[in-house]
Amino acid sequence: MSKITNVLMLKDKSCVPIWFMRQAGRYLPEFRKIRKKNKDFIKLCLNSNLSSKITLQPLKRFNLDAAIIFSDILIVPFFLGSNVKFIKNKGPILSNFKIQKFIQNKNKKFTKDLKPIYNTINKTRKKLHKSKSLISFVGAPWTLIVYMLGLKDNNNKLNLEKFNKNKKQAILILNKLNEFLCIHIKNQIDAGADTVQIFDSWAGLLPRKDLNTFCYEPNQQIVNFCKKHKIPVICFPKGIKRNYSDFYKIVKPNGISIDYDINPEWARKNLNGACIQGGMDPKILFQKDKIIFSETKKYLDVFKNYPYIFNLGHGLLPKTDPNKINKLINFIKNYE
Ligand code: 1CP
Repeated sequence: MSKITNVLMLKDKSCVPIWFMRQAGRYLPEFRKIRKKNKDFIKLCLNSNLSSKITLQPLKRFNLDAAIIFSDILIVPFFLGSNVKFIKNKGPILSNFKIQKFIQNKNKKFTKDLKPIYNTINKTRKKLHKSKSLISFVGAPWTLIVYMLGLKDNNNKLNLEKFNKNKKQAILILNKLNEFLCIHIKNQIDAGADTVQIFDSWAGLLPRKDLNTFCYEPNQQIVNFCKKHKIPVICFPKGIKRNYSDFYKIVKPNGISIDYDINPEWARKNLNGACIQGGMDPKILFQKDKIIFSETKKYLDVFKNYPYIFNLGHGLLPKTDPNKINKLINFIKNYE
């Protein structure tokens, strides 16, 4: 078993494995070099040789305990019929959502279309030491719906009017989306991934009264599917503040990734029983070493003798200096 799955399944409390959300990507010059020659982002995700190479790039540089497969949460809506465009410095734009077309999607075609991603996983697993985890992921239904129906404005706030107008349709989409997310998870595990992370990056946009329908329930359905198939699962319901404790009570994933708004001491008390992951603000990596180490120490001390996976409170930012990551990892590996 890999170090991460051991900690996730609560079989080891003494080691702190490390990986980073967005570890394969824009802050790495070797990624940018490949990206420059491959302008079409989706095509790049579907190029198994290059995607596998990008997945392994951070492991060549750093002493990490996991690789996360290079792909994107929006690949699933893309193959379910949405147009997806990645616009530089603006983020992804989805269009052309048609409910009639959407509900007619079939497993067989979906699995065939996503085959290149499963090939990437297969290739990568063969090159990865058995102590290292290979993490697969999906976007949670709510976060995907935010993109599919264009529910947030340019300031990353929920467009409440549009949300209320589209609520019925959104509920209809949820179930069908969950069906395909479970298929995608199972296919990724069958291809050689050992863990799955569910990114609910926009959970924090939801009004409290809608958390149950759009966040807890769909995450719970996916987690139940994972448990049935014995797949270790980590949830990341970013931005829901103290509702993290309700989330944990209801959804019960093996691991729960905390964001930088969550006080680690509060998490240890209120999420007790789960393996906890992450927390530190990615912006800390722009600070001097001394500050980086003292912040890191905070998390390591709070989670001493508790199943904890080191990660950040969100993905690595594009301007992060890779040397800082190296120093951070060395600090953690040498910390007693
Ligand atoms: O322009 C480019 O070079 C593309 C930038 C890029 C990259 C490197 C995008 C577009 N996606 C990715 C890869 C990616 N996306 C991974 C790869 C593995 C890794 O973590 O190293 C993963 C896990 C994702 C997941 C993802 N995509 C999320 C969930 C995590 C999060 O950051 O909240 C979300 C919300 C997306 C949507 C998305 N895709 C890309 C962008 C620019 C965005 C918007 C969000 C953002 O800016 O981070």
